[in-house]
Amino acid sequence: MTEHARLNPAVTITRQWWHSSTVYQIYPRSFADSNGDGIGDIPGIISKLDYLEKLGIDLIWLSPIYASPMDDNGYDISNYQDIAPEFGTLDDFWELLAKAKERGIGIVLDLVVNHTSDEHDWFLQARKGRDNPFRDFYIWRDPGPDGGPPNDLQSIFGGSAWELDPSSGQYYLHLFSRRQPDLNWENEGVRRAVYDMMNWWLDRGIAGFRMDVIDLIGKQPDKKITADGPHLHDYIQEMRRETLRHRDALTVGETWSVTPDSALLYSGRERHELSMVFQFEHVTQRWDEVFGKWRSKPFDLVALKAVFSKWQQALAEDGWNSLFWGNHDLPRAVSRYGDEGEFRVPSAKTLATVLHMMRGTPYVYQGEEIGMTNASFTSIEQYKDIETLNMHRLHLAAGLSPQDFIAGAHMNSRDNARTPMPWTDAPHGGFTTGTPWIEANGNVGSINAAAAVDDDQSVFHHYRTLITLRKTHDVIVYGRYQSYLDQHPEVFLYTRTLGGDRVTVLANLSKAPVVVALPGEIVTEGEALVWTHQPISSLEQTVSLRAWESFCILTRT
Ligand code: TEU
Ligand code: CA
Repeated sequence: MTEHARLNPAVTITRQWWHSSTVYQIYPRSFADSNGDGIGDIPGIISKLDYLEKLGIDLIWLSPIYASPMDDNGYDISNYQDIAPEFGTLDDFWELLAKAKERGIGIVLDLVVNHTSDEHDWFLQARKGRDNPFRDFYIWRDPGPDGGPPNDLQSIFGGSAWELDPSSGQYYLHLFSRRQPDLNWENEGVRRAVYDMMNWWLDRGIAGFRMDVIDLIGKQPDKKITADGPHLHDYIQEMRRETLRHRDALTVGETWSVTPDSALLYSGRERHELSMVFQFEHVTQRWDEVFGKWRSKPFDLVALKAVFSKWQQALAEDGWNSLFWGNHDLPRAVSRYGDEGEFRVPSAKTLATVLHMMRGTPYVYQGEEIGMTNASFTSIEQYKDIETLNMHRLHLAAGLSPQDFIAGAHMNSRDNARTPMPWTDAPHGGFTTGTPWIEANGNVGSINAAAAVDDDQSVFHHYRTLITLRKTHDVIVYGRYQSYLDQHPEVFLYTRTLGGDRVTVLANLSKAPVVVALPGEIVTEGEALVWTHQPISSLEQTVSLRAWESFCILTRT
């Protein structure tokens, strides 16, 4: 376990099992429905384990499956130690855990402890009155001087972050929906209860936690501090001491606020609070300064490469990156960064290659491995996501036209990632025999898992290759990252070097064919590792790349 991988004489990093792992994220509601009620469930996931084993992934990150009124599709938890009936039972979960383990797949659970549901027993108690022992589990304040909310803190889902509780006359804080009251991490009882719950799951054999908005738990709402509060890292360190320290688990924090410096606080070897964090700079760089994701900026490869290179360099000697294009909150990778039309397949493969060849642990969001596209909804009635529906109401009231809102939603609504996983070309992609809770994509006839598995040239088989290469080539896991042609608007070129091994990654991220003049040190001859169009094993000074063509060459000296 603690063998050292030698990167270069100056740097050693302790080898961890999750360095060479690939994580697959499942959004249970949209993955596979076993009983025809239109909602994905745990038995559905169990029925797809063979598919996941074939893909070669090591871990499943399961978005919340806990008891929940589903105001935010399970990110509003009413009981951390039970399963939502629409998803199954605890016994179903133990079966999933065991059957995944038989295939060498670990289960990472979603830890949502910034807030609970308003139906959690703690909140039901807290709401009973100011002197209830659970009152202080949440964040209550008297009205502001004008009798309104204590201050103008805004909810991430729109509107005030404060909700009046009429019976006590106080407001409680909710950084997300009003049905997601924020827990008060300053209260020791909250922290103890969370650690006990974490240990309960860890003792039962889960592989780790993905930690929802963990950078918000140290909030100080009176000072309007939400992310990166003064005690944030104290809490995470305490959590580690109380739960994770003596275990070999994978932990990944969702941290929209993280910077390269704070990434080292979380994942650096000195404190090792978490295995790694998700940074979102490649996502938010496309958002408008004022209208956020509802008005997005055009694709800019030079800027995108700069973000990736910055993070690769920043965590080159300490810390660890997580690598992802999408998740259940984000648009589909091909639609966002690639080409959903003529070049869907090569663009999906090329996006996968440039991401998976970097240093870090890759995350594949369900359906990405078959090149799923954004939802093609044209009316607000088709959208189900609470954030989209809230923002629709608020933006229209502020004067945005319905067409403009739908255009923004088509690009960036969270529902783009939540349409049912298409398994076959049957109605609704074979996701359900009933009516799905959200409409399936119109293209399930051609984009579905069965077709992808059958076609050895598919995006699926490309992902399979990438996942395997990471397990067989240490240079992909630990090699030093060096980028070239940083100002080139279409081409992404980088190398990874470890000892005498060098991987060269060359990609055209555009639909225009390009002719590239390569830097002298890139001219090489070696072994073709993975490619979109044809195997390439050597590079001359000048290279022609077709639309969305990419390949990797391994050189050994
Ligand atoms: O997301 C945090 C979060 O801030 C997102 O809502 C994000 O701002 C937005 O979706 C960007 O598109 C996490 C979960 O991933 C999300 O699903 C939950 O709704 C949220 O926390 C609350 O638990
Ligand atoms: Ca079901």
